[in-house]
Parts: sequence; structure tokens; C-alpha cells
Amino acid sequence: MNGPLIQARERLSASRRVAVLTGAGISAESGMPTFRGADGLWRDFRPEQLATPEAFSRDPKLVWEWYDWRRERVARCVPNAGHLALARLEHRHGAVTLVTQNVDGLHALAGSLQPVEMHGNIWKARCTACHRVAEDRRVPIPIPPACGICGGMLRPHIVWFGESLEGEVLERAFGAFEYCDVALIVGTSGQVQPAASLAGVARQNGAFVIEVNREPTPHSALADVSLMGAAGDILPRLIPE
Ligand code: BV8
Ligand code: ZN
Repeated sequence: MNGPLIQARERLSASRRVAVLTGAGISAESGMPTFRGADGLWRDFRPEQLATPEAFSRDPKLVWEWYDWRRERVARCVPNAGHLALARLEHRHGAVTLVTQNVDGLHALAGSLQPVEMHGNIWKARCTACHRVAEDRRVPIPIPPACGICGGMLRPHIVWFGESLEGEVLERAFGAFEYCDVALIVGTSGQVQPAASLAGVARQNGAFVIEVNREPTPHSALADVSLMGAAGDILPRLIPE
């Protein structure tokens, strides 16, 4: 482990531009269940069943109950050493773009300046009528919540399966991985598109790819260095205080 970790640390400190992609694994040590782990979110439902516009139009109450349950869990979570190490990298390095698939807001809480939240944010709600987006931190949230402006029904401001990501988000995310010289992929199973394509984009542009995960993933084949272990343990050694 030490060889690859030292190699990764040296590459990171010598890099000009770093692109980071995180997934649910970086929040696991904060107490958030991952999507596809054994304690996955709402075991009896698969995210693909609930996190869809069809599920919401069919049963908005059930979908809001799921998000209310997750918001209540997220509200009790604090950033862990992995989130803090990435925030340290941003403040120390200056040219870091952090892209996350997570909707829990923990990177911002850890001090990351402008995390690119590819799939939205669980603390934001969007009106299905006037499309106004606002932060809403009520826990529990009245179900279904109504827009304060027009009374329309609110939905989570989150990208569901089958929904396109915002253009500006895609530009920032793909731009970061196209031009980075080091890509750091942390705590993601690499199942969900288009996030799962970012590491390959970095590889194609000749970047040095570092993976941090508890287990091998599809990213491991294209990583220059695959550091197996918990993000909260590895990242502080990769980005020491
Ligand atoms: C889109 C919001 C255009 C919801 C989420 C190509 C082929 C097949 C299907 C598709 C395709 N292209 C598009 C699709 C459809 C779909 C898709 O990819 N489906 C998958 C399931 C195959 N993609 C989309 O619909 C996307 N939209 O492409 O628009 C379009 C439109 C229509 C039709 C086609 C294309 C939108 C995707 C966004 C979905 N929304 N989240 C919510 O959160 O409520 S995705 C959801 O999965 C979460 O955001 C989550 O972050 C994300 C990815 O999961 P991971 O983060 O990787 O989490 P996971 O549990 O899987 O893995 C955790 C990892 O951590 C593991 O590897 C584990 O080992 C590791 N780990 C655990 N503990 C630790 C750790 N590592 C380190 N330390 C630890 N302590
Ligand atoms: Zn409205």
C-alpha cells in the first residue's frame, strides 16, 4: 500500500489541475447508507424504483416519505475525515474541481467551495408549477410540500433516473476531467451514467487516475493507482494536514 499511496501523494502534490469525483462511499463513514451496499437506502425499494419522475407522478407522497426519511438521516450526519481532506486539498491546491454524485451537501459543510452537485441537493426543493428552486431544511417536511409563491406541489431538486442533468453541471464536470492532470475517484461503484464516464475522459486526456474505494470497481481497470480502503482513512494520508 505504501508504494502506491506515496506515488499517488506525489502525483497529487505535483499536479496543476485536479478533478475529483465522489460517490455515496465518501459519506458512508458519516453514517449515510450507500445506494447499493448491504444497508442500502430503503432495502425493500431500489433507488431506481423510487428516484424516478414516474414514481413521483404515481405516488408523490411515498417518494416524499423516502426523501423525508433520508433528510432526517442526513440532518444527523457530519462531514468525516474524507470530506475534510478534500476540502483541505481545495484550499491548499487552488485548482481543484470537486464533482459529486451525492445529494447530502456534506462536501459544502466540510468547506469545499463550489462542489458540482451532479444529481442535485436533498435540501433544495423545486416547484412543479412555477419551477422556482429554494432551499428547504424543514425536518420533517409537510407532505406533500407546497410552493410558497404559487401553491404548486414541490418536488426534491434532485436528478432522478431517466432525467437529464443540467447543461451547466455537465459542462463543469466534463470540462474538469478533460483538462485535469490528476483525477481522484472516491467511493463510487461506477454504475450510474454519465458520472461513470468521467474517469475514462480523464484517462483519455492522459491524466493520472487515482481510485479510493473499499473494493474493486469498473474504475479500477483504468486507474493508475487503486487505493483499497475507507475514504476516511486513506484521504487524510493522501492529503495530510
Ligand atoms: C441521464 C439522485 C440522459 C437520486 C441519482 C447507459 C446505460 C444504461 C443506463 C443509462 C445509460 N445512460 C443513462 C442511463 C440511465 C441512468 C443510469 O445510469 N442508470 C444506471 C442505474 C444503469 N442514468 C440516468 O438516468 C441519468 N440521466 O443520463 O440523462 C438520459 C435520459 C434518459 C435516458 C437515457 C439517458 C441520471 C442519473 C442520476 C440518478 N440520480 N441520485 C437520489 O440520490 O435520491 S444516482 C444515485 O446513484 C446517487 O446519486 C449515487 O450517488 C449514485 C451513484 O451511486 P454511488 O455514489 O456510486 O453509490 P453506490 O452505493 O453505488 O456505491 C458506493 C461505493 O462506495 C461502492 O463502490 C463501495 O465499495 C464504496 N464505499 C462504501 N463505503 C466506502 C466506500 N469507499 C470508500 N470508503 C468507504 N467508507
Ligand atoms: Zn410555485
